Amino acid sequence: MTGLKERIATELEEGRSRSLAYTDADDEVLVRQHSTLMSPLVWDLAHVGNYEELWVLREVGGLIPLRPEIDKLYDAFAHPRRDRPSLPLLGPAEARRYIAGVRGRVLDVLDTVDLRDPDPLRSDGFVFGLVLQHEHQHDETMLATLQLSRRPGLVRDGRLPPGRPGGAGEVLVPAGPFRAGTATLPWAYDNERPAHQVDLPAYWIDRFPVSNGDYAAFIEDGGYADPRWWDPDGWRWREEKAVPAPLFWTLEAGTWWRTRFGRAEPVPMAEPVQHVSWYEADAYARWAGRRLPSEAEWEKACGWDLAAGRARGYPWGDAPPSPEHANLGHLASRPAPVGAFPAGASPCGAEQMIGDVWEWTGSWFLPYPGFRAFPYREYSEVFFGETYRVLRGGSWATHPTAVRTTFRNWDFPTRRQIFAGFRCARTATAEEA
Ligand code: AVJ
Ligand code: FE
Repeated sequence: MTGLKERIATELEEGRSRSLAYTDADDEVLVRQHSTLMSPLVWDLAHVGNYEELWVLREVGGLIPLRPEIDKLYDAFAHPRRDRPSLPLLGPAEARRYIAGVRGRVLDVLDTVDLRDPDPLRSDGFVFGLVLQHEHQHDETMLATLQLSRRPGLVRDGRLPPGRPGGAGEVLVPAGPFRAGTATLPWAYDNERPAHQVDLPAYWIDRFPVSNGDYAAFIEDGGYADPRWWDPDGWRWREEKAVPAPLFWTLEAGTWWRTRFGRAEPVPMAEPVQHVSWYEADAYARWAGRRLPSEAEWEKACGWDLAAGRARGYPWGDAPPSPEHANLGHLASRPAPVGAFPAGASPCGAEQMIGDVWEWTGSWFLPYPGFRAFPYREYSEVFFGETYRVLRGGSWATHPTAVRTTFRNWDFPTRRQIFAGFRCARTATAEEA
């Protein structure tokens, strides 16, 4: 168990150094609301500490509250994002002090807790997996806030492998049952459970995510002016907001430019498209004569090893992600070009399923059969229904521990500030199958 405790301590530290790097800015930048879609950065910072306090210190450690009067301020359900800047939040220095105080005590609890205790919060360190994945997820949210702020200075220029142009196309996934979700991953969320069998007809799925070049062809073909391609709600949204292109794109003298963390640059055509809403992804797919994959289709293409009759934790196997498999963890502030990760291919031959861009699927966020909320209803259960669409696979900004074959993310179909793109699919014809 020492190995697990060390891993937890290392990962807590990784998440925290990212949170602190993203909030290493003048107070004014941290307390300002850069977009009504997002919290002020100083809210995210204290919220991750408060979440740690609630789950590790109070629930598991049995400690008395450090600052009970602030709980309500950092309860995501008590105040919608747009209202958060007007709350009496902790200031940046106070927030840093508070979360450091919590963290010190969290490490004390980690030291003394028995990770073999059958209690479901303690067993295999579940509660630590919960808080560290939570911080990783908020780190990605903070990065989206920073991108929206158009404030220069956060670009990481880590090297990414080159793409493989011309290797596009689709791969066939034969008909048959596969095992979706997980029964065994100790840090999986409630919404990934239980494991269950899903039987799918044969389908084709893109080998790569849709690229900026592919997407530009849709725009240039008049895709944003043609309601035939759009879901009726999507068309209403497009008209009302007068959406002409992905978020952060502009057309200048016939060239597409984008702004990335405050820098303007020509849109790299070989990169997966990002900052598109579900409605845009859905319209592109219809224009291309295709559709979005269901989340079951996405998951089967990502992890199902037909020959072995088992699901892989990642496309390439069960080894944790490394930089030759996938672009994760904010090594660079961008997706890698399509074809950059042949070693990350899934059993059916799909690539870049993990990392680069979250991928919109055609599915609503719904519970799996036999779902049970754990450890609290507000993580997943209250979001189930025909309101949110499921995204899969993580982005370049996602920490490797906060994504896997079974991981489910969700958002409103209008949202574009997240690092999301998509790939297309289609049902195979009888001859093809
Ligand atoms: C799973 C990314 C949709 O950010 O709203 C953070 C994760 N839950 N705090 C979100 C989450 C509670 C959640 N998403
Ligand atoms: Fe949260």
